[in-house]
Amino acid sequence: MIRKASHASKSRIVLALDLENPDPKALLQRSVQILKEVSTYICAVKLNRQLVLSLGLREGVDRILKIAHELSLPTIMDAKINDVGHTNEFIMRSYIEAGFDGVIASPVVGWEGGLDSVFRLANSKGKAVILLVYMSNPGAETFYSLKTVPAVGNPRPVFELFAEMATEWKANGVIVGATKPEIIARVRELVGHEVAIFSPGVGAQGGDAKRAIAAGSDYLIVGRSIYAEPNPSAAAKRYRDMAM
Ligand code: O7M
Repeated sequence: MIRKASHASKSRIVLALDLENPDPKALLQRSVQILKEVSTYICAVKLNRQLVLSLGLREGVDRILKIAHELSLPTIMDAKINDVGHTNEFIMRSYIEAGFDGVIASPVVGWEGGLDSVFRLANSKGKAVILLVYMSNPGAETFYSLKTVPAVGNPRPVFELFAEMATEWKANGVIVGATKPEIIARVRELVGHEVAIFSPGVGAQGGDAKRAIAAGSDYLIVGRSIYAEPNPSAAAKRYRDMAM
């Protein structure tokens, strides 16, 4: 779905619509306004808990999803799902029912009694699951680069195991921070070309859009460097052109 939208818009930019405002009405209005302004320069929109917590799923976030779909933009819920099976299933079902096309989940919890219910539901409803493989913040290294000691073979960083899980579980995509081009290149080697790489962390977090794409990212997730700019549409166009 995102591949089709990306071809149509000739864009690899996923807008992270992470606005904050204590007034829910103003928040909804501004979110919709930005989405419409930048829609020609993006290929999807990712919502985080900023909007879900402030607006609620029903008669709130679902209105944004409806508008995104009218603009032919797929919608991703950045839920970073990471609980036991029955809770994950409820979370996943709620987001699907609200109208999301895909969710982001964390592989830390594993398959059995963890993400198995999320994938089962996604597959039965034609929805996407994107797995966190390496985060963009400086502290991410503490865990994602941690070496495991297998019974056979050499120690390996945790993120490599996550990349392999993504292939094994048939995830639609993985998240690898744009701040780590060398990790993007390694993950590309591990997942091949069936699994899309989404990279957040360009601009505000210091990642470089062109380097991330050159290293193998398919899509860049961009938030503040678009929506917090005086001219979000011009900023979105700039990122779209950089990531061509
Ligand atoms: O461009 P920014 O820095 O304003 O926002 C980046 C967005 O990407 C924001 O929505 C974060 O929650 C998200 N993100 C990261 O910044 N780093 C990560 O490692 C992972 C994500 C993400 O999208 O996780 C699924």
